[in-house]
Amino acid sequence: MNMSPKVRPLWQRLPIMGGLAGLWAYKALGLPRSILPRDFKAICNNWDHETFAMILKSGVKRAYIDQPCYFETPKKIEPKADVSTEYRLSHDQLKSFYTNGFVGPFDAFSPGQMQNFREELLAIEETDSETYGFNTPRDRHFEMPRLWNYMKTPAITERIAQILGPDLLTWRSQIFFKPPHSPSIQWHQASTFLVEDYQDPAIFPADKSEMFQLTVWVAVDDTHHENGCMRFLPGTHNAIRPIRFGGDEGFYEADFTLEFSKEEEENAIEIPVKSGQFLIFAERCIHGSGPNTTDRHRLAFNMRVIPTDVAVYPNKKYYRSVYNGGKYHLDKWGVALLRGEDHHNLSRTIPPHELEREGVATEVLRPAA
Ligand SMILES: O=C(O)CCC(=O)C(=O)O
Ligand SMILES: [Fe+2]
Repeated sequence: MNMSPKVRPLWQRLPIMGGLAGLWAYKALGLPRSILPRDFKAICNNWDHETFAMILKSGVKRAYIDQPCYFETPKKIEPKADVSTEYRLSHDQLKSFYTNGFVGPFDAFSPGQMQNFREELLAIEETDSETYGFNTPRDRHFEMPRLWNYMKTPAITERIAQILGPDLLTWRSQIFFKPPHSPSIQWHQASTFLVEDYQDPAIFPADKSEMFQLTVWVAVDDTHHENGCMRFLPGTHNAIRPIRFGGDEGFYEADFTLEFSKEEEENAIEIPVKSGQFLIFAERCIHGSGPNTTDRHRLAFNMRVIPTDVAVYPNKKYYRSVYNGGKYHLDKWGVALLRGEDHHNLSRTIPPHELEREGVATEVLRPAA
């Protein structure tokens, strides 16, 4: 089913509503899912009652942007890993992360470490991904040891460990080449990344009300208001919101407007981040970035981090992204260990020696059966 979020004419919405109502009833009655076609099975498995109710009650004009889930600031705030003093988050920093949904900037890389990196990133932008066979800014760490080594730098991983625990994996990276004179990246949020195809989430936390994934966002260029630095709506990681289909802003290929309150919008905060610094945020916190009004690219990269007990793309051969187009085959993809040990072994994994050398991995470890 194509769930590309546009407002469709009524004659198209009516049969979609009929089909979804049928699937909702099928799920509610607990009928066998194994006999369903793949797409319908995925929807039955991964859409909860709230998801069905939202899209049906709105007449296919609104839907949750991702799997609904809720987060409450923990009563007791304490680090989940013991790290050396230089990387320790203060109680106020931890509290501010749990209250706002983001924290930083922190220093990670010296000007020397950033030197030429911009040029290397711009060069890789021109080439096709060896992992996926087409041009994409995703997961270039599989073929760029310098990027991988930066991703696992202790200034980053030691801080993340205090929020997610000692054993950490990354399952995706992305380079953000924000071209000169380009529009904003509109307000968005994500929980389990069902948002990509509206059928299967990418990640499967045991408990969605936990803090189960973080985004680390590293500025390669100085970022500021003029070139579109990151901005956030503090505290909005408390809940996944609905989108209204259609709208005037664009998020890649999509066409939607995320719903949030006037008060939340008034609290928006922009965070300038200098080259070599990074931010940590919950992808569940509503965020985006303003337009780049300058004559230069605004370069940054991010990575998505999970504890080792979260499975990624279990039993999946490929995924589709409605926003970026394309079909991403997963045969050369895997999670990579950033810190600690992976005792769970839930996902395909790229071993460290494959990430340390040039060129895409030829060895991918299989998850435990
Ligand atoms: O780089 C940007 O402007 C957006 C980044 C973003 O949305 C993310 O890292 O999740
Ligand atoms: Fe994002």
